Amino acid sequence: MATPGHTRPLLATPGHLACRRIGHSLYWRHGQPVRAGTGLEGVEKREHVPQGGWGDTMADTETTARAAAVLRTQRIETPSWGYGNSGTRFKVFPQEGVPRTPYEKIDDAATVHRFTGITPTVSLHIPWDAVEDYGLLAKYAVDRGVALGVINANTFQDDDYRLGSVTNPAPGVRRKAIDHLLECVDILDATGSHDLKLWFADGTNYPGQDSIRARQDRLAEALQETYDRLGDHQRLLLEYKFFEPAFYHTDVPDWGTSYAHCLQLGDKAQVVIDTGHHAPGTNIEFIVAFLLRAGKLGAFDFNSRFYADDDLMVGSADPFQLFRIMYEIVQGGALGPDAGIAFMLDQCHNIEAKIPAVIRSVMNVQEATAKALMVDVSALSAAQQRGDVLAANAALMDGFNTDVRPLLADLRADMGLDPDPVAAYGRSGYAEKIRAERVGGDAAGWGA
Ligand code: PSV
Ligand code: MN
Repeated sequence: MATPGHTRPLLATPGHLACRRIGHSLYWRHGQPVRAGTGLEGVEKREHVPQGGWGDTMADTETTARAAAVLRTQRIETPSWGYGNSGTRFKVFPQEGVPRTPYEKIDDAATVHRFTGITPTVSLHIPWDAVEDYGLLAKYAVDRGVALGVINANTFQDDDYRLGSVTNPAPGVRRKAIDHLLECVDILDATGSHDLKLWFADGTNYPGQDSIRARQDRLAEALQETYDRLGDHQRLLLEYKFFEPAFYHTDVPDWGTSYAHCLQLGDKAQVVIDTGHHAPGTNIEFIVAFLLRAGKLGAFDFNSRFYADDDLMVGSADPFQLFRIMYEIVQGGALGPDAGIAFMLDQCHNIEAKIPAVIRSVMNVQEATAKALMVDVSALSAAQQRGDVLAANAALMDGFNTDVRPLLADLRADMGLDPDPVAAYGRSGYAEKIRAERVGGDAAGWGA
């Protein structure tokens, strides 16, 4: 098992990886299988494989090698609350071994990173993860091979917020909510994190309940005061959601509202796309493309939904949608850490084991990204230029239909990881260990 940071340097040349290992794998190009296999079965024979000998063409080999090099740099942040108990408003089914403290959540996040190799940060939610000394918590994380990431503010679980937080008609409640946001910036300072993520449960349930326009003014004021408190290297990330818990109107319902507020605030304000926060059928990849072009895409909260904000494992409900999103990210040059997009999970594992569910989610994002990287962009762009609708669509679908699991298994082996992280976690004994150790105390969960 690898430890965080235990990765080998990038392979010398793109062709090296592609020809040496990936050549045995099953890839589809232009509707034809290129080579069948598991991708690992040929490890013994790989020294005998000639450069370029396994791919359909050298271009395929290069695409594969480039994909592997990019995938190695991918980073996904896991949420502290994804390790705690959660449920619906009907029932929370508690699980054994669930963390009782932010420290134990970090232990679980570090464990996920040990098996995935690409999840070196964990987001916190305040006050769920409130501690006396955030500097100590940050050090605890680093000692375990991870770092603290985005700080999520929480102005949705206090009795005072019945009519809203920063948009509440009562100035005293607004003050309290803004003070919490400012406290979260203090936490950024203490942890060394860069990003403050804001989601407001604010809205109304009935027409006429409050002035929609006045609430926009109050929202803008609160955002401005928070923005003004940010350091040069810090960002305000504004998330939107079109419903829940408010049912008539929400104060930040959509990307356009978030974008308009961020634009008014300035460069350090960007939009968060939570993939579960749209009406059914919304074209999320359009939003990605638009915000990227405008330099206003700051982060993702990844999860899957069938009906509402289901918070299921990302990629489980609609892998094709995830592929289309990642394709826009790849085409927008926004995948690498330098692009400054925080790729986070925001999920609740209500009935499934939490740690393997997080690992599976990370793998799903990796698979969608790998497929996006396998799109033959020159064929696609040529088809687009000549207006060949069918060929363009086929070029994109070829990417989606590529079986990238062997590529990723090979990549993990190259990174010193187990090719099958979920199985490796299962064998590791960690689940049994936390079940035995985490007895007594209050399991973390909603409100904890
Ligand atoms: C709201 O539904 C949300 O997506 C926000 O990101 C919250 O911080 C998070 O869920 C809480 O799970
Ligand atoms: Mn979210």
